[in-house]
Amino acid sequence: MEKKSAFVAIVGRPNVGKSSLLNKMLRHKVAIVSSKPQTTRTRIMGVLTENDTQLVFIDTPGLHRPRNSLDKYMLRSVNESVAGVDVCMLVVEAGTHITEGEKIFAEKFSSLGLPAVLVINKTDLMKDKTEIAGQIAEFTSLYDFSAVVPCSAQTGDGIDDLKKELRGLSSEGGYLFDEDTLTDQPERVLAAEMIREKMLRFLDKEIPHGAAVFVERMKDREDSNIIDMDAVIYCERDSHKGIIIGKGGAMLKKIGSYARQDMEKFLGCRVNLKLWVKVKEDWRNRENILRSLGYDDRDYN
Ligand SMILES: Nc1nc2c(ncn2[C@@H]2O[C@H](COP(=O)(O)OP(=O)(O)OP(=O)(O)O)[C@@H](O)[C@H]2O)c(=O)[nH]1
Ligand SMILES: [Mg+2]
Repeated sequence: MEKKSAFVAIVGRPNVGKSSLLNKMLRHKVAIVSSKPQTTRTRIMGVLTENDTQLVFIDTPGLHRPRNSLDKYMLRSVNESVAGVDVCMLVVEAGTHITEGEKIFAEKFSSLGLPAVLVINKTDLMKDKTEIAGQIAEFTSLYDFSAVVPCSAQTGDGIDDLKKELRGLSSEGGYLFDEDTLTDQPERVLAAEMIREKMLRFLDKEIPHGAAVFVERMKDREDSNIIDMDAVIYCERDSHKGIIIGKGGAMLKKIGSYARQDMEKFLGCRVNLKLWVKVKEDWRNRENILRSLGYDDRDYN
């Protein structure tokens, strides 16, 4: 049988579980996840090679109304991700109704004639499972979806069905990447994202949303299995800096220690992490700083 492949964009509103689904399908954590919306900021590629088929996923930031340069960058990255793919996964939460966000996506699919799978995630949170039929009827009025898959990124229910549907929408012509490719995210970027994930977990929403993390140095020690890493957290205000550092440095220590554990698991060696906090006012609206922090198309092509 000839090998098949497909580019699959994962789109939807913020917080519906796009990145969780990606990680679950790949069985690896390549995208950070948090209970706060707007966790994913850039396009993230994840590759799954199984059953003679390679699915190349593009996780995207949740679609919302742009308010600043970073938001505009995120919207642009969603638009660009959708343009070149073979199929889209439109992710929605179980038990919800159509909103403006889904309408925008359906219009986009129509204008591009793009096959799309409707993924109804978080079915584990649904008390009355019979409600799903009504939701399917409502959402399928939006677009002629190739398939509808209820699932849960949390429990894994429906994930195999989802992969099967996506394989069915792939086309012959061989693989696009090596079979052992997992992601396009450089280790430095993944490490910075792990730090940002802990900030999202331990701090109030506006602080991580106003922050960016940058790994400035990552170096293997020659004589031992240790990586030395220096990372900087940029925040918008002195008051935020104080909160991130915490009393006697406690918060920064906690963020660093949880992030380090994730990094060690991912990299398979010990990590010596040094974390700094710096104030860069209004970095979200300054294109040149965004670029220097890695929010640049050239890095993600
Ligand atoms: N109960 C339950 N929670 C889920 C499920 N999938 C994701 N979540 C939770 O939903 C929250 C958002 O998950 P993410 O994967 O970060 O969502 P996202 O769509 O990537 O969000 P953005 O990147 O902000 O657009 C997290 O707290 C997840 O743990 C699920 O199937 N069931
Ligand atoms: Mg995400």
